[in-house]
Amino acid sequence: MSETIRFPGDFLWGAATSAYQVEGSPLADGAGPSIWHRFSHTPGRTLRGETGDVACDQYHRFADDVALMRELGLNAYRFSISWSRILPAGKGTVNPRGLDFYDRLIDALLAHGLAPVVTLYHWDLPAALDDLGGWLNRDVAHWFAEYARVVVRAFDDRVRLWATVNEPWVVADGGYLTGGLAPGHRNLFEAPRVSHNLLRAHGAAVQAYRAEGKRQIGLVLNLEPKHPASDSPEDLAATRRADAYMNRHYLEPVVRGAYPAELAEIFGEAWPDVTDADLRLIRQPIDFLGINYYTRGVTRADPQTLPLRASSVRQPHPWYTETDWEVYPAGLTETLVWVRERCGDLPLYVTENGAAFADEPPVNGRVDDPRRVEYYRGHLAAALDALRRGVNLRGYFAWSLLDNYEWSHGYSKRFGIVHVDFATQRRTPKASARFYASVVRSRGAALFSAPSAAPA
Ligand code: IFM
Repeated sequence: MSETIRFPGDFLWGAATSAYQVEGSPLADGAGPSIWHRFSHTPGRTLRGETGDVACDQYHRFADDVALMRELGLNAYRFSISWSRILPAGKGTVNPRGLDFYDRLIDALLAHGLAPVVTLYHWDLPAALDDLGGWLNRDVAHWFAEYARVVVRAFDDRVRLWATVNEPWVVADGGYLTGGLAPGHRNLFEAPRVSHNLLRAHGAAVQAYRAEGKRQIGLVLNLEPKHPASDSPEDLAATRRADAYMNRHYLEPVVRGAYPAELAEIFGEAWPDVTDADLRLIRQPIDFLGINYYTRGVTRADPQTLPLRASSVRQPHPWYTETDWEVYPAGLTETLVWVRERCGDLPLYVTENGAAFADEPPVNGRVDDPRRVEYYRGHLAAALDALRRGVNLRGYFAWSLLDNYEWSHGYSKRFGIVHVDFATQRRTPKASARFYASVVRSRGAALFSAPSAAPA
């Protein structure tokens, strides 16, 4: 790749988090419980029973975190709003103290030159709505639009970008099919209905936004290139199914107004009837697409693994993260180019990219995390490569700013560029944070300085 290419001067450089993973104090100041509060407090659901009750205490420490991002030279922060802080019962009465928290956070960001990038839904559905069926209830689209209207009215004057839903595939697959995430259901018939309602809710929120907001709104998808494990017709067909299930399942209804044909084959009688009116609702014009990229999936036919009849094959090389994801930077370029082929010139943002590694605790105020440095070097170079190929990439957000609550893994997976000592809440920027800051400062030139030797 040419080393003379640089990221554009108006590129958004950020770090990302989500409310339940970093804020702590989930019930403070009149907030209602979310499904994650309920799930993490149910014995046996999360590692060591860990909850987000304290997390990174960003609810009280946001000013320090904002100052830290400024020190690193970032110009944007992607965070999510907790729906049940704003509407404790999910709908109806608004809690002004919930709005106050985000009001103060947004003002602090702007005062430090950071653009607020807000996700409306990052997995923490109000528990009161789950009691009404949650994502299985078609009314959820109206509830979500009502919530969107409240926060857009409060903050649109100051927010740069709005994202409706973060990773609908994970919400449906983890929450309703495999059950590792809240609300912990395992039901083949529920998962596709939930996906559909997530997309309907996205569409309804975009419609509500057009009536109220003046900035930009989009959706965040986690996309993963699927590569066949062999050229056998069975593996090729399995790879098409895996791609349809995880990637095209969400992108195609939004940009094309239709679901991929493979989904009916995958879900069989569990696949719901879909009306044209629903598809029209889902296919609202969006202003950008956020892409969360972590890894690829090398796929083989596997008749035992239902409903996909496909599974992933571990690769022989040693680059795997603590969450057992293959480190595969070229997949980021591939994904961005793949989206460009389907969405044309739509502005794209890498809204999450990062890796969990087992870091050593700080020594003399330093955390050396050479594997994460190399992870970022590879993926930022892949982002630059996508720009070189004409992708309309407008920004990049590291996942995550802080080591935080990794859902059912509790605090065991550290994704931060900043180390958090969960006993003291002390923050220590890791070597990867310094490296990322140098890439931001040099608009990419630092990617081509001598790599440090990362251990295998
Ligand atoms: O921590 C999660 C985040 O909430 C959504 N995207 C993937 C991250 C790492 O698993």
